[in-house]
Amino acid sequence: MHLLSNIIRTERLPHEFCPGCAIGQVYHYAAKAVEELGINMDKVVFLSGIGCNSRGVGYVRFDSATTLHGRAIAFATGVKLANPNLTVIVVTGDGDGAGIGGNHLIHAARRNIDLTVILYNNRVYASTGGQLAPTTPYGMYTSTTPYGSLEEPFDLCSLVAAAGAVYVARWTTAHPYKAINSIKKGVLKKGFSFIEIIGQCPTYFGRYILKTTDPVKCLKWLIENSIMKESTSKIPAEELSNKIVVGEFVDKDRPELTEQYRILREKLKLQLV
Ligand SMILES: Cc1ncc(C[n+]2csc(CCOP(=O)(O)OP(=O)(O)O)c2C)c(N)n1
Repeated sequence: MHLLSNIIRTERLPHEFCPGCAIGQVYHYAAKAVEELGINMDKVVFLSGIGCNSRGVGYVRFDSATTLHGRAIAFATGVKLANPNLTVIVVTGDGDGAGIGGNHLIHAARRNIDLTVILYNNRVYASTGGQLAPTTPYGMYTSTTPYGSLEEPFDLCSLVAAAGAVYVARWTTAHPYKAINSIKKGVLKKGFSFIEIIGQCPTYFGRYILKTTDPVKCLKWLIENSIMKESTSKIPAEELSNKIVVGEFVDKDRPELTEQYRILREKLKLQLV
């Protein structure tokens, strides 16, 4: 029996992802976090956009929807404003959440609406054939950069932190417990939380960059190339630019949007219809 069969729709298995894909892990972390927090499953909504990453919402026993490409956060904003009592979790990808949906991402962080966004970053557009994403490392080969990318990637945690998110963390699929812990913190945090999870995509990132489709080798690479935020001062800046800096970057409080609306409505004595 699956460990999370109360949450994962095991009757839909086997899943449709490539062998060794990180997406199962990312959804497992999210489901585990919700289970450990003991939240009533009827009060949880999982939303996604389009991409390999987004297909996972069909495998969880929560109310869920795959929305339009890049628009999961816009959809989630509507859900949360309509019913602030719901726990709204968005699972998105680097192309979905930071490429086509990048504008929604920064504005949701700026508004500080109480959403938890889990962004699975495989550093390419995987579902469409391994094209360049806004997170693809400089110089990296992809199907649209055969001579290597000439673009600097986004540091998504810095971007979202600058936009005003109240909880921001980055982990990899080689840090499962830390990732689950951060999702729990993000869900409990009143405001916009962002957890980036860098995960193995053996089919593209593995094949193109690591020259392997072996998921274990990809995970080992993630361990060897990650560094805790607290240890960054110990290594030269040049070396650091090739590392994945993991840890918690923001944990603060500021007024949350739906709560401010509630207070305003009470002040104006407005009733919701
Ligand atoms: C409006 C629109 N533009 C483009 C596409 C094609 N498309 C589907 S998924 C995708 C990229 C997804 O990338 P990412 O979020 O990194 O997801 P992954 O497949 O890597 O998990 C694109 C460009 C689309 N479905 N809709």
